Amino acid sequence: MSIQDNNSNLNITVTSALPYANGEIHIGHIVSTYLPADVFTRYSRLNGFNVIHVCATDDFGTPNLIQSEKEGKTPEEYVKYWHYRDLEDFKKLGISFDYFHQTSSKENIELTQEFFRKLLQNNHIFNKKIHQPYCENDKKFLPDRYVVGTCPICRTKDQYSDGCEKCGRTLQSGEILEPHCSICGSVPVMRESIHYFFRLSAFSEKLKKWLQTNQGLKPEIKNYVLNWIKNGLKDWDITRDIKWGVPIPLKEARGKVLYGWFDNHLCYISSAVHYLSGKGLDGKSFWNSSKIYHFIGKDIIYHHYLFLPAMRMGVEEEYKLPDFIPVRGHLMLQGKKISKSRDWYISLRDFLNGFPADYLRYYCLAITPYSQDDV
Ligand code: B3M
Ligand code: ZN
Repeated sequence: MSIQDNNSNLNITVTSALPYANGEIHIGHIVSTYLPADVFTRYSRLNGFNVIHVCATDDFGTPNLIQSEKEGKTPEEYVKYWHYRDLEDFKKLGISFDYFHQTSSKENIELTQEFFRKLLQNNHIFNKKIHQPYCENDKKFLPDRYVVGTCPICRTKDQYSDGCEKCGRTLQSGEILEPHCSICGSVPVMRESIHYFFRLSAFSEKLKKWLQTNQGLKPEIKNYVLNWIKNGLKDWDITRDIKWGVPIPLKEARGKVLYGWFDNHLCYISSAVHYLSGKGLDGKSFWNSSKIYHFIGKDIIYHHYLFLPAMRMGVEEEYKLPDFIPVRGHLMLQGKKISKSRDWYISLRDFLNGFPADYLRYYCLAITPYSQDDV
């Protein structure tokens, strides 16, 4: 069905979590996110809803920068390659995106800077001087994946400094134990830098209320997230001392960029609005009149159930919050979680070179439960 009526109660916006533009799509991604989103989109279309399904590559962030450096490419050319490559693979599997954009697009950079300005104006962002790991050997600050170490919460070794894959907690800079530079292995020193923080903690009550009253969110995940709130939310450092990212739109912050998790989920909005305005429609009113579904894998619950809604609340819900955030578990391969960063996966392309797409679609659907359990 073609999308015409902006204010119809038949409007649905579907988004799939954005793949990092730094490697192949694998069958774990398909099971946790893209296939459930695609099936839902097709089902809704068949039932007469006006559905748009948008996605994009997640271009910024340290994982991509680290890879582009390893391959001696500029980050721009590096992410472009993966953008087209991912899109080709998704098409071969029959994933029916209406639009597949990039977080480094002009539209997303503009929307992100607009959010930053509004949040700052509404006093939801503050700055302070902090100490950041710095590698004296590589002569640079080491945000996120540039540092590996031991999780301070569950003591799992070999975790990135921005989050633990084992216990699912996101970590602040400086919290990881036994830190090492991921480029050269040396122990970083701490250096001063001014960083901007989003007052996530100030949204605790609002988020609690939203979680408790939103009927579309799954009870077991709600409980999990409510527990995180009970234990206390920390304000988020949204600054990175690197060049690859959305520039912080302030003179005094020249040379600093926004954290990838500040801009990536805004690309759901900027892509949808951009796509619809290309069709001569008012994207914002479509977004706000639609039922919104964000399909994600379970690694990114924290970001989508807390950070994302809080940022939209912080701009007076100018863009509507999600109605549903479907979450699926990991696909296991010989008992181990499939993972790109751990180099343990079967790529979508390899699979499709050997077998028809429908074999994979059928099998994955048949084994995927209606829950977050791993399969
Ligand atoms: N690029 C992928 C991940 O952490 C991350 C998702 C962004 S969704 C806004 O699994
Ligand atoms: Zn942990």
